[in-house]
Amino acid sequence: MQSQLDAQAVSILNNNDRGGFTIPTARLYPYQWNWDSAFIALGLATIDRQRAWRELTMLIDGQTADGMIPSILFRNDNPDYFPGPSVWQTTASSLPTTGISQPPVLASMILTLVRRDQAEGLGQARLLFDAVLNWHRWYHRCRTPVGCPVVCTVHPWETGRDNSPDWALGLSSMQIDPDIGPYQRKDIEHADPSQRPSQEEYDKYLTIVKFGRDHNWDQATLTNQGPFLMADPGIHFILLRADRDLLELATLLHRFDAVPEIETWIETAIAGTDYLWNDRLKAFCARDVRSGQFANGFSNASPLCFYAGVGSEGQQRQTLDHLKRIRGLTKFGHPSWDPQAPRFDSQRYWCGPIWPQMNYLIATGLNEQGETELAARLRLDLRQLIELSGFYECFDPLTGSGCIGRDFSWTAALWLAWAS
Ligand code: 2M8
Repeated sequence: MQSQLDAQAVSILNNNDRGGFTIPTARLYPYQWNWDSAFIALGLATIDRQRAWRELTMLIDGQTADGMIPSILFRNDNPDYFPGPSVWQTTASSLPTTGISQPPVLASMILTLVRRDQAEGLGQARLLFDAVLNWHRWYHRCRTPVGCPVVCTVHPWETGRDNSPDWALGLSSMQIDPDIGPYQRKDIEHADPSQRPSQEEYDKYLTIVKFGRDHNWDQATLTNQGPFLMADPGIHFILLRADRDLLELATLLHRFDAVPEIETWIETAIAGTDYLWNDRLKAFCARDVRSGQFANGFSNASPLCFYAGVGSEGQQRQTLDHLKRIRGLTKFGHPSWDPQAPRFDSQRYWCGPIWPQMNYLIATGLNEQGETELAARLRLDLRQLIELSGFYECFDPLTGSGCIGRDFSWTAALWLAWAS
């Protein structure tokens, strides 16, 4: 069984190769995506290290002049996907791209590759270091709203957790721009609409895109005056971890010039972490920056405090209590949304399904904090989910059935790099 699944995972990565970069899955997501590529590189490194580094180098090709690495790189205009390059209309990169970013896992995946193979890895990491440093600078500079203690996000798509109930607060205070439409969604032609975001959510996603386009993708304007502004435990914890990993890379590469700046980011992020602590729920939650209100559920970003190595003893204990409580409610763990919270939906994308890459990050953090049993269960769960249902984009935590995209690259990559 294992070697058969290994072979299947390799063939998925090969079939999704588009000439040096790997798409998440055919038709539904036919371009290079930012954090997908970082996870894909982990899997590629187990079969072809050169290809793993090429994947990351091609991701950097989309970097904008001010340092952002966009969420999607449009190397062509593919009719299977909406919204494509003609909707985003960006000009800041040499490639057409989106005007927003994605969770910055790249530095951490580079460090993981370097640790596996220092001899070759350091040389490759040296070539990527300045691009990643500039991207982190961009996040700290352009996504920290005036007067806010943490880095924030301007679009649910930027968080990678698109229709998480976390974003309901920010979206509910937005008006749909009547000039966005008409448009034709493509996602619901390739996937079951009941597992995808609602039409109202899409209208609001496109309202934010229109705002960015109308303001020539000026990132300070988008952050401070845009229609949506929320603090995300996902981006906060992932960036804090990535800053720590970038610091280690700077030391390994003797880039001591970058050290003081990175150390300042880490100190600022640690000091700002309590901003995300929802004392009513006893968990780290998303927060609407303008109203100060917290989202009302434990997501799969909430336990990333372990991955970031942050949170008081009490906060970490209460986070563990949530993880264990939720584990008792589902057949497989850890779902993207608390089954006891409003809006849980076991098959609707980020409202319940299990996401392989998130569980990899959660388990990495738990392991590092000594919670090895919980971490091992997450890994075993992913193995069983893949054995049961195949290489899906995400999985129903109650039944284990696969949801949305098939032959999915990050699932195949994490099988090879972690779960198998
Ligand atoms: C999903 O997001 C894209 C938009 O970026 C979409 O639904 O069209 C998310 O799950 C995101 O996290 C992921 O990177 C992307 C490609 O797998 O798909």
